[in-house]
Amino acid sequence: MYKLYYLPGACSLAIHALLNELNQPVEAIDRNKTTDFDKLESRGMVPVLVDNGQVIREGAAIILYLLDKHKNQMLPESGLEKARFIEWVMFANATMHPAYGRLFFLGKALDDGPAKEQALTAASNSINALWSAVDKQLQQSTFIFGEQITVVDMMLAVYASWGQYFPVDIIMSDKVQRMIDAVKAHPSFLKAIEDEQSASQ
Ligand SMILES: N[C@@H](CCC(=O)N[C@@H](CS)C(=O)NCC(=O)O)C(=O)O
Repeated sequence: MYKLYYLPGACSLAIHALLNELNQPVEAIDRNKTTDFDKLESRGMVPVLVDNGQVIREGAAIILYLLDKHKNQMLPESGLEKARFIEWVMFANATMHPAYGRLFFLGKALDDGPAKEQALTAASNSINALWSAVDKQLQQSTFIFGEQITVVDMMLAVYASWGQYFPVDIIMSDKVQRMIDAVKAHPSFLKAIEDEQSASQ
């Protein structure tokens, strides 16, 4: 059975949902409830996946590892289609996630006041430009890759929930909102949330 170290509401939730989608049993472990997490991940970051004693870090690496290992309809076998899929995994993991990361950084690093407001607004403007790119991709379909939900939609839905913690206007089109709502209603996503809630109690 896999072990997945997570934090409630963090990016690790998309990987938990992916494991459920792939019908893989997983023991979800709240990082904050462990005492020796730093032995696995010295920077204290989740997600961390443990597979048969092997530790895998970095969300994108974990996702590609799981999709390579377990039969699925998400990762194309080769060529341009595979490159397009990885492009969107990286857009989510290495572009959208860090854009939200700037909000968390500024929220902690700056004292309240006009300079902080200005910096948060600039950070949210760059997030809004990224949601516009997502909107373009969703013109013809419910999810990023047509009518089939993938881990990319799940990652984006997790990040979308982070805007509520900041006094900024994150603008998402109706199509983007519809995709996020569909992810939130998806059984493997709901199960991941429920399992994390009980594991964190
Ligand atoms: N590039 C890393 C980023 C991981 C990351 O930023 N994780 C956040 C949660 S979303 C974290 O663990 N933060 C530490 C903390 O909140 O204490 C990955 O994709 O795995």
